[in-house]
Amino acid sequence: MTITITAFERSPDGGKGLARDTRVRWALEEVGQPYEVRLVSFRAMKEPAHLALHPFGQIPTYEEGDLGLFETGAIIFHIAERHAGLLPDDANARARAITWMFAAVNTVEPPILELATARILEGDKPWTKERMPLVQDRVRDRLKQLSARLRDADWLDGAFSAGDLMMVHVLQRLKPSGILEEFPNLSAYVARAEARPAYKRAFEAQLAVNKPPAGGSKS
Ligand SMILES: N[C@@H](CCC(=O)N[C@@H](CS)C(=O)NCC(=O)O)C(=O)O
Repeated sequence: MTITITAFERSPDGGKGLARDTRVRWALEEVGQPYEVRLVSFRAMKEPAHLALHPFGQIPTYEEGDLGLFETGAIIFHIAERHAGLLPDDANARARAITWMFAAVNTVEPPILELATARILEGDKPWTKERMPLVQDRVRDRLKQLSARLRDADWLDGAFSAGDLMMVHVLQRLKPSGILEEFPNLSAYVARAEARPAYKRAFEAQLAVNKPPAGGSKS
């Protein structure tokens, strides 16, 4: 059955791979499933046809036959449940990998998004300068804990899993802040994941949508 996901017609990051369709592309590449992409504009995302698929008017969505999903955690869990390669067979190891998926989106991502919001959307507010160190320290607190747990392991719990995929994509948003580099084992963890052939294919696919036309520059 054909899998179709949605992605930005023009990603605000210009193809750095931070838009969340990259997570889904990556998961599909890891399990070797082909997929199609329907590109949507910001306007189309808020129109009834897309809202029927995604109640919050966002990307990505996932369609497969008569199944329509939104939320990358749920989409990647669905992919990992149905195809080998992203969750271990052992029941306890599988439960722990799923725990890391939740930890990525529910515990580590919120302070990182808060930092991105403070930097990008609230950068011009008079109170941002005073607030920024607090927001940065909340990120550092989480990374300190994550770094302590990872130590010198390659992945969070044994073999690479959907938990690592989600965690790495969440951490990548920190790159412009410089905070990730304060934790060498986490920087190495992200680099290790980015070296995976499946990640590279996913990254290139989203870049192909967003790269400037030949001979011209992107505004
Ligand atoms: N929790 C959602 C977040 C989805 C999300 O924030 N999508 C962004 C792109 S990465 C989006 O569509 N932003 C446009 C908007 O919210 O209008 C998920 O993990 O799927």
